[in-house]
Amino acid sequence: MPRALITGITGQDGLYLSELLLSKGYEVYGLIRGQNNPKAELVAREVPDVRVLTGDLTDLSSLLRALRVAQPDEVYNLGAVSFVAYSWEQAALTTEVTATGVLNVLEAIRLHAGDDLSRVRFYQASSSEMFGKVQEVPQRESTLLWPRSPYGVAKVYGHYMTINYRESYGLHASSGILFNHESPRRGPEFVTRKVSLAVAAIKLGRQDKLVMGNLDARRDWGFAGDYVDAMWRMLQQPEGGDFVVSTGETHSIRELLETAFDVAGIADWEKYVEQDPRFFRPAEVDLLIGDATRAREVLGWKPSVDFPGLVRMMVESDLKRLTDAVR
Ligand code: NDP
Ligand code: GDR
Repeated sequence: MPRALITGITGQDGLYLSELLLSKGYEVYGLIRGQNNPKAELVAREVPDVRVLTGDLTDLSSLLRALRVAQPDEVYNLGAVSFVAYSWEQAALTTEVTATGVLNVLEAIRLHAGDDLSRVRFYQASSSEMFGKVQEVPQRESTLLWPRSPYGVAKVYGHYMTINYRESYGLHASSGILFNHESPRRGPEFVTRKVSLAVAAIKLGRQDKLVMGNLDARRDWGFAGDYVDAMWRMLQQPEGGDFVVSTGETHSIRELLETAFDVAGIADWEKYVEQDPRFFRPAEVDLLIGDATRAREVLGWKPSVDFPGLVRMMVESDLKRLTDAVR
């Protein structure tokens, strides 16, 4: 039975990835940080077969201990301070977790595996935010990186450190350059979920307004369930590599709003939406659109959910959630 260790198990991707690996017969270990982390309950409820270990990306010895217990064949590093807007407010913490945390996992693997690094395969959750002020359209693996936030800068560090361990030690290490991926499990601070929750609440008469930031930014949005499958596929290759994972379509926040309100049967979305400088960022990533040719050709990966399907899935899920909550 293959064994996997996942950091960031309480997050959106951690939950989907653990479901995928459990369905493939893996023994799955998940790292949870903090004393009495309230999200441990979520993991126990949604993926009860995951074996939970405590540890923190900023604490090397806790990672070593987790590796010794889990004895994983595959390590997926999904843990991060992942909210871009927040990364300006806590840039040092973002660096410690999202950048140095990657080095800590890589070092822990090296120390744990000793002379036989081929025992462990490593996945790093890199991001399209590394492209930032884009230097090429669409963005691919070879596009010059130009991060625009402390988060983006931290991800660039993790990305190159992953490549460095592959080149220095021959570690089977892969970096998935994933574009935005969403789901009903997306945190409410991210734009798609903020919109799906608000649209559901407006539809049910429990909210009047939705206050937003920049409506002109464009993103390449896919479904998280599809994207964790790409992560797994990377670690099944004979060698590690870097892969862009994206849908190849881009939509503005304005289109997101229009589509979400439309799913709920509400016309004139503009009537409900206001903008506030509070939600604008010091530097914006204006346009993201990925070219996933390599993932398609080498991994045999392709997305199964399109943009309207994704927005519908999220709005309908939040309508049901809010309706059930008052029953
Ligand atoms: P989430 O924000 O949903 O989850 C982040 C996870 O990181 C949580 O489990 C969180 O734990 C954990 N974490 C935070 N700080 C630490 C720490 N100090 N030590 C250990 N774990 C920690 O992110 P997603 O699931 O959406 O994303 C997964 C990964 O993929 C992240 O690295 C993200 O940056 C990256 N990514 C995401 C994309 C997306 O569109 N979703 C696109 C590209 C990359 P806790 O619950 O305790 O806070
Ligand atoms: P992003 O996702 O920064 O792309 O990072 P987010 O959903 O936060 O923002 C997307 C775009 O929407 C604009 N926007 C708003 N965003 C939020 N959160 N709230 C608002 O009210 C709002 N109004 C407009 C933003 O300015 C931005 O342009 C996500 C994270 O999951 C990262 O961890 C991951 O690496 C990248 O996706 C790929």
